Amino acid sequence: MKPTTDQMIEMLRTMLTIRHFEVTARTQYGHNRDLGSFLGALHSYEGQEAIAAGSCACLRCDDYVLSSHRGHGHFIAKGGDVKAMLAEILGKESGCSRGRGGSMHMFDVKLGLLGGNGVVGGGIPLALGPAFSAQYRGTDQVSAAFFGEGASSQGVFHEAMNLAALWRLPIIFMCENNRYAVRTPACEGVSVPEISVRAAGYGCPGVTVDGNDPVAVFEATSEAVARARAGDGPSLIEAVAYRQQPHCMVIAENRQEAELEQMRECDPLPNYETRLLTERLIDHQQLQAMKDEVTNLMDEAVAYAEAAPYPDPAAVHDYLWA
Ligand SMILES: Cc1ncc(C[n+]2csc(CCOP(=O)(O)OP(=O)(O)O)c2C)c(N)n1
Repeated sequence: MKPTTDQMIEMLRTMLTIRHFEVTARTQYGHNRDLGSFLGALHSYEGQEAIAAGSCACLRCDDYVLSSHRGHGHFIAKGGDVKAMLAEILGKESGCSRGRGGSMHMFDVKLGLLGGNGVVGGGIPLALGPAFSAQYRGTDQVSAAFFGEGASSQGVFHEAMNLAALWRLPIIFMCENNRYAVRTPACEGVSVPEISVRAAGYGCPGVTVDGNDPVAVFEATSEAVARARAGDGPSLIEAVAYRQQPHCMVIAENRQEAELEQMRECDPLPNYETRLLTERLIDHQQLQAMKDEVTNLMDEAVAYAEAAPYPDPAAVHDYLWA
């Protein structure tokens, strides 16, 4: 299915919000580390915005998302609160995991956001739980698991694909091929040139799409969602994009400048802005107004997260299972 004009414009808003959030989060992260705060790893989603925006535009509020370690974009695209996310990254009590989880543990159960995961591939088998629940309860909800191409070589990916296909669970396996797993290029770590061919081993459809194009991602995901809602089981989508920042904020860049330069030319955000302007779906004034709204939202999030208190040290044992 093709997105409507409103959906195309909303996808741009989502992409802009993700990009601005990531730049804000990186800046705040660096600033707070300089101040001596202890913060967990932060993995930037810059460059992959079209994947979250295009796929989550096909999901309903009551659908489920299992995220990865690189999950800020999924949280925003599913409707999560950026203030609570930034507060979480800074370890504050008003963060969405009460400051105990950090960047890789964004939850909002009422939005079906069932968390990121520090274990590579860890969210993939977890996505089967809500999918089975939806099937058992007879609803038409779907569950989407986001993971990298590196995770698609983990054993759990293959076990999860097998069981999901066997039980015809309503799942979208969304592989975000950003070309690298830390410093290992996909061609040195993955046995197949296209991750989507792995679906054939489990008897379900697999497709590779341009992950720099939110419309391509939307079209593939809407087909997979329709299939899942109709009881026809899981699908695997590989969306190919490029990670723009180093693997995480504490690992130095190792890619060649020429490669990074080439990547900037395929930057999904300015390309999509140009497309919407050229197709006259928005004008320059509307685009600027959207950017201003996003800038204001980030300013509010920074003020909120900075002012928020840290958890009480006396509460260090709270929320732990003995
Ligand atoms: C089970 C496990 N093995 C190794 C790691 C260390 N690690 C963190 S991220 C990462 C690379 C993951 O690559 P990919 O799945 O392609 O996701 P990307 O980081 O590219 O988004 C690795 C090996 C981990 N966190 N968990």
